[in-house]
Amino acid sequence: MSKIAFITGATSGIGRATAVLLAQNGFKIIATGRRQERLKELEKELEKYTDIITLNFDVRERDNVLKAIEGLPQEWKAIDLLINNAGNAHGLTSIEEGSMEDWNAMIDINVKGLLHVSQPIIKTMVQHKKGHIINIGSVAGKETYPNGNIYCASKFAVDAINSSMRMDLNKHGIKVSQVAPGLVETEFSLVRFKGDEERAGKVYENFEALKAEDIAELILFMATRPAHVNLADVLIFPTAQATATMVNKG
Ligand code: NDP
Ligand code: 8X3
Repeated sequence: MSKIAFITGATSGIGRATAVLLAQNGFKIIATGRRQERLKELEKELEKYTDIITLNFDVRERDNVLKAIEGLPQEWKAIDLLINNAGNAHGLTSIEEGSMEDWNAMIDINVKGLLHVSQPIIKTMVQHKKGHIINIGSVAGKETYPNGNIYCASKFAVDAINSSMRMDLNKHGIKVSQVAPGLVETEFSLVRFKGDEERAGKVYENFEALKAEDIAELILFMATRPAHVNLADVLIFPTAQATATMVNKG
């Protein structure tokens, strides 16, 4: 029987590429995001390969998240694979100049949003004594960098949640894994720099960044290991990158 994958932030970048690849490899897909047009487009594209449901919610709004998950048809409730991907950076500013609005957004989306989605799905996984959760962290959750402050803090939180979630769910036979990417060319920098395309483009100049599809391939590999194997925490860089701040641009 096909496994059911629930992917947050499937309207662009890593989440979208993962939804496509998992669909092409036999998973049924529940894809979420806020941009309804893009959810519709994705639905159309993936219907060729598999069954798909799209859910529109902001991960910050817990009541809406719960309603959407509770409202899933009965045969879609036993989610096998949860990919906690929705998230972003907002700003890249020295701490004394940072904006509370940006800080709240990163904490509310990257940390609290992940919890809003995870808890109801975990409850069902616990009942079934099976499941796999893949949290998308970051190299920014392994090391800090100048001006990364609250984004790094939010991804350090994901790193901590990932490992403690794995401990808590160990007794239930549920796998918990993290993918911690370095630089991946997506809409990430466009969001971080509030639509400034020139500044966003510069981040990926003069070296070959990872593509969203590279991360999707890793996620597919992790999700299809035998039941006794868990890739618990994978740091993935483009070859040109050695640390959060060391990138060989020639
Ligand atoms: P994108 O900006 O391309 O995608 C972000 C996704 O998250 C979109 O689908 C967006 O959908 C969704 N999202 C953002 N805010 C919310 C919200 N409030 N509620 C619901 N969905 C939301 O970036 P990436 O694909 O790069 O990012 C995916 C994850 O990967 C993030 O967690 C990011 O921190 C992490 N990451 C990215 C790296 C990179 O270099 N790109 C490196 C390391 C980690 P919509 O706007 O439709 O809601
Ligand atoms: C995204 C990677 O280095 O821009 O998490 O923080 S980085």
